[in-house]
Amino acid sequence: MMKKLNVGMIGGGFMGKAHSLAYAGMPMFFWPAPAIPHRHTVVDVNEGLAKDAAARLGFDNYATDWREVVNNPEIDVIDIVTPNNTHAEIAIAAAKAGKHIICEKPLALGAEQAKEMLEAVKAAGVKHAVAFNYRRTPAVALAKKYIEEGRIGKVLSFRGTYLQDWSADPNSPLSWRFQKKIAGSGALGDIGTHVVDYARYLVGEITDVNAMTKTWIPERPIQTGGIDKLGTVKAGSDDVPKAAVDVDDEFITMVKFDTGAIGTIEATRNAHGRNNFLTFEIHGEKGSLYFNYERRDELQVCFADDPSDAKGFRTVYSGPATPYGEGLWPIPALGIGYGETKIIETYDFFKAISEDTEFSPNFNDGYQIELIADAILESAEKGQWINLEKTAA
Ligand code: NAI
Ligand code: SOE
Repeated sequence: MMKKLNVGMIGGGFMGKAHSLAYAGMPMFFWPAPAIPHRHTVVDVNEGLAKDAAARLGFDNYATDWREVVNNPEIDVIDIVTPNNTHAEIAIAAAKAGKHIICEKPLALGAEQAKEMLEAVKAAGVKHAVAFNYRRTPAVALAKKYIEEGRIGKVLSFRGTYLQDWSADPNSPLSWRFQKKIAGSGALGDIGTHVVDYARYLVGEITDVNAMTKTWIPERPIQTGGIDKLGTVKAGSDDVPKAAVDVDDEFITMVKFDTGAIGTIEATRNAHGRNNFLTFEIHGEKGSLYFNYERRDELQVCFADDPSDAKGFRTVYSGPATPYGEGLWPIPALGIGYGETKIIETYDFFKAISEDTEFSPNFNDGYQIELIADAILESAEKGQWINLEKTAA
């Protein structure tokens, strides 16, 4: 009989849906599955939402207090898909209870909190993952493969962006994503950290940053509690009380890598016309790579030794011959979606648990990314380069 792992999922919003889809879908794509995810209990502070989530997302039980679930001996894996300010307390309690943990990004409100989380999972000896799922887009894993095989030679530079427009409207409400005490930071923690994950995954450790931040919309109509509707529900009238936004709407940073490469990383949620414009362009001594998540089946490649009358970017579509192709769709360009990135993430995490190996990105990566995010904010405030003292795992 195939091993089953009981999942307790904390949070029944956007990511609750994405992770549940992955638990259901993973064995359908990757068979034999490393272990079968069993949707045991979903928790949400909102009881109505918890009850609906159990029915809709396929969980046997629902609860409103995560503590009950974290301490339930039947649970093997705790999945944290709640707003950022709750991650540390839940993860530390789950580690103490001996549960394996997958936690949504950003890992914490800052590096200090992330370090405590890392220490807790290390002390407990449990498996830990941070859900930077975009690196599991097959075309991105293909870029990694090319770089590791030396196909573009030594990497010289990385240019990464994450551009969205869902909050460009000043009437897009002040949800938890605009409150420092809940989110930690703005575009930086919410979307910029995905680009930092790409940069570290594909190039190397970031050692220095020099950044600018901007808050374009200083106040927004208040949203009290509930799921963040990501700008789809606007405040209805000018009478809705407003409150200050105390996080960044946009940042741009220059970066230096420990490999000697240089680069830029930027993110904004105020870029009209951009939706999930998560991109990188990497130049190496022997070629270049370009990826845009809005066209996520495609990796654009250019090799320096192509004949000069045919040299230029061409498109390689991910499919059966590219990473994760064994489990996905049988023809290139049939379409990789957000769901597939979460399915692959679940597959790799359950494999790490079953085979007793390390998952990456894990809490150490989450901690390093928090150090970089903190340094970006410090750099923007001081208007100077910040050197990151590399912290040993
Ligand atoms: P959401 O606003 O859609 O849902 C959050 C849910 O958590 C709500 O239903 C809320 O009632 C519940 N909740 C809040 N505090 C709780 C507590 N103490 N116990 C139990 N439930 C609680 O938020 P969303 O978009 O799902 O974000 C959750 C996390 O996932 C965040 O850390 C976010 O940064 C991350 N995220 C990651 C994405 C990715 O691509 N990897 C995409 C979207 C979000
Ligand atoms: C909103 O900006 C958001 O949902 C982020 O929280 C996610 O991390 C990103 O992947 C999609 O956009």
